Amino acid sequence: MNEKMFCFQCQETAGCVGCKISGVCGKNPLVAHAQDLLIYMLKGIGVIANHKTCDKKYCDNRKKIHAFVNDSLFCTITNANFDVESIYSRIDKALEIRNWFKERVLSKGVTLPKLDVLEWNGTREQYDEKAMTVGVLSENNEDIRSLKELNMYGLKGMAAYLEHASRLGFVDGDINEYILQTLGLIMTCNDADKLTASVLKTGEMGVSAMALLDKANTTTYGNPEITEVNIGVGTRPGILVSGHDLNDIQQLLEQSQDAGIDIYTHSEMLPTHYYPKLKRYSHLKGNYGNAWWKQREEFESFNGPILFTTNCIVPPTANASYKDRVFTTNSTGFPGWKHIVADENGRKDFSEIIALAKTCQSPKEIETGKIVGGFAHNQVFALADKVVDAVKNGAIRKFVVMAGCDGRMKNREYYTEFAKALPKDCVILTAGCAKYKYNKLDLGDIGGIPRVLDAGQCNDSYSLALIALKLKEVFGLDDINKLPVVYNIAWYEQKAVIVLLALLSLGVKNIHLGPTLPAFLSPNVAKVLVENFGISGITTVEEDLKIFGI
Ligand code: SF4
Ligand code: SF3
Repeated sequence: MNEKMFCFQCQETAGCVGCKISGVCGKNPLVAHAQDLLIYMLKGIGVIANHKTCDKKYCDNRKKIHAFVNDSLFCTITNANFDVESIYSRIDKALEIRNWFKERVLSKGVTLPKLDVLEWNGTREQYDEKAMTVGVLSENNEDIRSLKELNMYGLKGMAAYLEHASRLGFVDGDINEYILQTLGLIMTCNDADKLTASVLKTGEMGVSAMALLDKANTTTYGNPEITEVNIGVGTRPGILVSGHDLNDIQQLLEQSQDAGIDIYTHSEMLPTHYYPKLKRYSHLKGNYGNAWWKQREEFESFNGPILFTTNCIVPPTANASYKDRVFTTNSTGFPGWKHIVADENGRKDFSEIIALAKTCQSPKEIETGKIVGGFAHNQVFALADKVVDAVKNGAIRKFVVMAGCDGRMKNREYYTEFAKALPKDCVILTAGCAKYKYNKLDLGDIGGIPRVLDAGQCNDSYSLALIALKLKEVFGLDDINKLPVVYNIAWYEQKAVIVLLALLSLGVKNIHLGPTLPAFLSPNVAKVLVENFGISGITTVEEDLKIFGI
């Protein structure tokens, strides 16, 4: 195996340049190469699936291919999958799909262009070597590379949201086709203008993808409502569910109802408690711990099994006691951890996790009390009169959108300090795991409206955009940027990239992005984002408060 790698897709990338020896996230070169090759093969599928002779109607399998592509993109998201075997099996499948498409196109008597991405057929023994030639750095022009990777990370985030929606039966063929087209475009186009236009289009499609997931979640589980969530523990053993997938936790809740155990949420699963059809399970006991990066200590003290439905996994230390009680499902994977697969109807058998939980001790209490959330668009619209009055009479001066991701780097303490320093007439709108930097502070309320309004998961940033659009309508403004709303967003992985592109496509300007700007933005691409959208990094709390006019 070649020891070198290159990955710069997340905020923690080494030295704000790129991980070259191993990932700060724990990804080793073998896994990094496997992900590079998988992405390359997905681009190949994109190229062939959009060949002009490829009649989309002949293809009964196209829906399955969409699902495969989305799952494969998802498994390359930061902290989703560290299991080289599971990534290799996706490469096997990708080669099979590409060749299947090729056969159909060639059967029409056309000659395909001589492209390596359409021709390469290696064996598993050759995967690692091949990957070295097709990774991020295989594109020499740094601006083209930057535009391609920005687009690719947007697609990865979008694919994640589409996968959640599809598990609830909500699928949009047009968005899925867009992903295939864009994968092909990223492979074959080297025109900066076309690539820039494609990045902006990806943002637009990101809005549609988040709208689809919102519809899937709210149709299936009801609209999130204001909810107090217990952060303490009960006396029974429990299962801790991490990640983002509501369908998984619903199935687990259903199967464990009479098992004498409790179900707890971790990190981005917290919003489970806000949905009427999920919170009605009496053994959905509470939220245990904090954001993903605290898992090493929190999984130790939890004592029971843990289920990862999606990212973010932190590889355990060699002597972690919880190693034998972690399970993965969907696009996630980790060597040695048991992976749970759905049957053809999407049903999963969680009996092994439930049985294991019964043999475990109850969780150790690490905190007590409650946190409040459930302020997604429907709930906020219900409070619209109150909110509008508070703005009109000056009780609320500014809304500060602080959505996005949390992370382990010390410089993220900025967000806690920023939340603390906000004057008492400012309200934080949040979504994603970024909230853990301030959702346990006692920031009080404004006339009964809490000063931290949590809409839900990172994908529920869509709710925050809807709330802004609603306020624009109520105040009769012609521009979303005239609202008393400012954006101080924290990013970490690629779902935050699609959220950012989606906000840009909705016309939101002057977003502050931190704690550092993406390493994959070349100086020229960063300049375009600054000039056209006013994007900037963060500075100090004091300075940024001034810049925001707070
Ligand atoms: Fe580095 Fe982030 Fe890539 Fe992991 S995902 S290898 S931390 S850039
Ligand atoms: Fe968090 Fe990984 Fe991004 Fe879903 S769980 S917001 S970091």
